[in-house]
Amino acid sequence: MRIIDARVIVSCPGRNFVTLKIETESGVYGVGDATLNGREMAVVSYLTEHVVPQLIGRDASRISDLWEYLYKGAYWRRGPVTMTAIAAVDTALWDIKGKVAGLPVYQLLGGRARDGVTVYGHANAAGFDGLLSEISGYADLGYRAVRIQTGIPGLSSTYGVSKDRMFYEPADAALPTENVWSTARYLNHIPTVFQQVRAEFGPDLKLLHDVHHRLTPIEAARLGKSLEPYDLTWMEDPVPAELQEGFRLIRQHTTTPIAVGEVFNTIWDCQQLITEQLIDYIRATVVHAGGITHLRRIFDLAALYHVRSGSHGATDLSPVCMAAALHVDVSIPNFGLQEYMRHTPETDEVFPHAYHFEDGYLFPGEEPGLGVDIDEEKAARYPYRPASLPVNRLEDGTVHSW
Ligand code: GCO
Ligand code: MG
Repeated sequence: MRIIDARVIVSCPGRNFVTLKIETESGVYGVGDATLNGREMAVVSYLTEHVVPQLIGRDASRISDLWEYLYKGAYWRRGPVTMTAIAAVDTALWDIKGKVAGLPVYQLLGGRARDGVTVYGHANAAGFDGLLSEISGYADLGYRAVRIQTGIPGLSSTYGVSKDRMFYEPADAALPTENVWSTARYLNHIPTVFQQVRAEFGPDLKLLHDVHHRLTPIEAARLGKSLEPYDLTWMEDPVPAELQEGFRLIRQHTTTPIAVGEVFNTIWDCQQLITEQLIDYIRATVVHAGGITHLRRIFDLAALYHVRSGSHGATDLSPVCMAAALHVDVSIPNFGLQEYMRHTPETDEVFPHAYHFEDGYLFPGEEPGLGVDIDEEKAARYPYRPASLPVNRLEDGTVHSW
């Protein structure tokens, strides 16, 4: 089954998405997400200039071979642009394989290991009252797990607190806006928030928090310790993870579980974190970590070391990525949690999909392949708009992790 065409579709139904569509001689086609937030056009160029010409004429059924061909063949290994491009090809080929087999992709991955995929939503608000009503809103929708982000007194803006409630969107300007950060103010404030939230919602609701790489290991250790009484499901991205051994220090001081991985591209980014059992959840994704093929390799390694999956699922990962993630989530033994930020109605219209939310779970649906498509006519109504993620500075002007 030869590949006869592959094209890259860029659309902005509220935010930018890059989609690869691969067509075969039999008429069966597949889709893959290739969105890299704020750097979309780099992946578009990598795909159109370098990958698409190499795909034409190849056998679409040889997923592993094509993965190795693109990874080893490029010579220049890893990196977000390369691995997002490879992910898009890999995802589209799994979609094709499922359609050809007449089976949802999760059946090809071993079948269901659970009934539904537990997801968490994002409650975020500048102040405490707003936060409580956001959390209640998610609980009313049936969510069993909620990530909590809030404003910090004395800071004019904070990561995770958006203008639009349900549809959190940080890439909000053509050129980066700037945020101001104070670790001291943050560390003093956050435990008081979790104390009140736990008191209000009781022990059953799973609570999560995203630190967004802003602390040093010893600061993260202090935060983890101070949050222990409030029983967090995880503390996410406590420090930048380039220095994997840095997590040892956090681990030595706190039993608050640790999640990391949304910016990881390959198994090498988390090899030490996993094998030394320095984390509890690995949050790599289909779209940024080399597709279904490579993400499964990461999750299989993690399973040996008591590490569970917790895939990134922010709004900048398209419904194509979400569909692919759900087929993986439902079939692996060591699934933990799946992030699920809802897409806007415009996005859902451009990407019709079979997955659905019910009672706190997502279900991948039973359509052959991934069960997601792109409506190219509708996609064409929303042209690309440059959008960047913000930059973060300390109060003295020093650039800090965002
Ligand atoms: C998350 C993430 C997002 C990212 C965004 C960047 O946990 O969902 O941290 O909010 O900031 O996906 O593109
Ligand atoms: Mg995050």
